[in-house]
Amino acid sequence: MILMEDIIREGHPTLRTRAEEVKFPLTDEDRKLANDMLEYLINSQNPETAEKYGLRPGIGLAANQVNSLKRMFALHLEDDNGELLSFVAVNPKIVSHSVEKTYLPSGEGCLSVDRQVPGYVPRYARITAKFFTIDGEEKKLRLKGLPAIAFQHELDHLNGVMFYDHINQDNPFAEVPDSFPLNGE
Ligand code: N9Y
Ligand code: NI
Repeated sequence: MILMEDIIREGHPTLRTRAEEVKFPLTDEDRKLANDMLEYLINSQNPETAEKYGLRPGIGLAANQVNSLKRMFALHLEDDNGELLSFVAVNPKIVSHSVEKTYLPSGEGCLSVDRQVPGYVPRYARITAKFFTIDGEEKKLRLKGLPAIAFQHELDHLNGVMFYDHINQDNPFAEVPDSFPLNGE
């Protein structure tokens, strides 16, 4: 199972490297990685398991974070209708997005960043995403709210981008044009 010691931190070059497309069918190793990443999120959100293994809770995890350059990430969270969104996205992309942006008013964090980085991280408010499942099935999803933010945070990892790259350097809490704060966090 994936533990905190397996998650690489800021300064590791893999976090700044673009991950490579995954070929289908997935190898046994790719499949194990995909399943392990989703399992980490589930374990980390279970208070007993998180405590037992010292896991920091996460709603998303990208392969770069476990030092693998495969274009895949896991998400495990509820959308604003309380529906569970739990999947591994392979070779994900955003095919369209709103002009309108959103941001978490308390900013973002990252399992690979052991410090608080204050500031708004502008994200598209709504996205249409395409990706492949572990079994090679193509999916098209419309996301908004926290799932849309999380999808963009994870896709950034696959491109070697960190959340704080998007923070306004002069004024971290400067008003973001054409945006609204996402509440509920
Ligand atoms: C794990 C991150 C991904 C999220 C950061 C912002 C959107 C996606 C993660 C650090 C510790 C807390 C946790 C988190 C959360 C947020 C809102 C509502 C409920 C993947 N990561 N976290 N970041 N939890 N829970 O770095 O899940 O933000 O790349
Ligand atoms: Ni992250």
